[in-house]
Amino acid sequence: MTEDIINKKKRIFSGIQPSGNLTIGNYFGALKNFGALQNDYECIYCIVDLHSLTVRQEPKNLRQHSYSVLALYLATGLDPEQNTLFIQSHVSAHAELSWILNCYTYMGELSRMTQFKDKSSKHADNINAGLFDYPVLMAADILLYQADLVPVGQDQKQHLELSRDIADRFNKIYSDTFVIPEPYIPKVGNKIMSLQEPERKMSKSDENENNFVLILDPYDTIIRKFKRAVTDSEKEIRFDPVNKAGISNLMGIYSSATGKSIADIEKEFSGINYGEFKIAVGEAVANELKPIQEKYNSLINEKDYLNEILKDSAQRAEHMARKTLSKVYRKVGLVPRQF
Ligand code: AQP
Repeated sequence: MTEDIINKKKRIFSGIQPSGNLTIGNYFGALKNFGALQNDYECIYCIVDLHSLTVRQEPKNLRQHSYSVLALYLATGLDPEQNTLFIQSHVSAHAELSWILNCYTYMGELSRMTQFKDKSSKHADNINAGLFDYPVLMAADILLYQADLVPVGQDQKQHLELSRDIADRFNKIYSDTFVIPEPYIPKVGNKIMSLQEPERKMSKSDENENNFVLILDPYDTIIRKFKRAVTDSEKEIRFDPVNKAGISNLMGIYSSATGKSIADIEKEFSGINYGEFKIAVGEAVANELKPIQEKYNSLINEKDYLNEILKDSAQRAEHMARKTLSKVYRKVGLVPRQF
């Protein structure tokens, strides 16, 4: 074995939809992890704009949010030389592999997806085929790059399991083609809940802006949103997600921001009232986000710089993706292009 093979880093793929401004759910569940992994893995982080089209987007906002996600990737510390940071629609192999994988995915599997059920009840006037097919495009994203690991929040675990099933099915029919990806779910922060409805996940496309905290919310807004967070009629700061969903969610957020364990947080806030605790959580989050916001503000208008990163990264991604796609086309029996 050459030294090259022995030292080969495992590959990571993950993505974020530019379907709105990113929340602290996206941050603690995904982004914060991305930066932590960049030294130990070969990382490919995508801005999955095609996924966003499954829900109606204002074209101008979609473009702006795509740049915004890139600037946040950079502001949270991702090095554009070391990581591949690109926009999904710039590499057409995603859509192409997605078509092939559609033919290896069953309707029954897709209809069991909880995100499809949630989103179709939320967007009853627009239950489009893309919404149903979302997990197959996600499988194509991951499998194209032969990713070993996929860092995601808990909400994407079911989709990732489906990606594994599709890859395994394809491999069994045609011989080994895809690496079977493993989920990489953070121990804390993997499911940040809504501040007003703590039994629901915090989402960037929520209509009530008091339900979420944005990564780019000003300091005072962050504190105000936490002060308004729903709690319960007791007085004790105790972790019990079933009976004390609001307080437990705040404890999880505080733990994600400070690195303290839940047991230590229970001790630290023993005898302290809810009002004071909410302010402490708000301050911990706002202080963590402050340097990210400053970096973001210095980058977001540097369009030439951002476009240069998008171009370089898409070229790198295209190269990796084409290799897998050609292999797949050959295996299923498509005649290779002669030009
Ligand atoms: N509330 C959350 N807690 C922890 N992790 C979360 N993620 C999303 N919400 C939470 C993780 O963030 C990554 C990017 O998610 P996405 O934008 O691709 O799609 P999503 O999961 O559908 O996120 P949203 O915010 O709920 O978007 P909308 O409202 O557009 O559907 C993923 O790794 C996800 O797990």
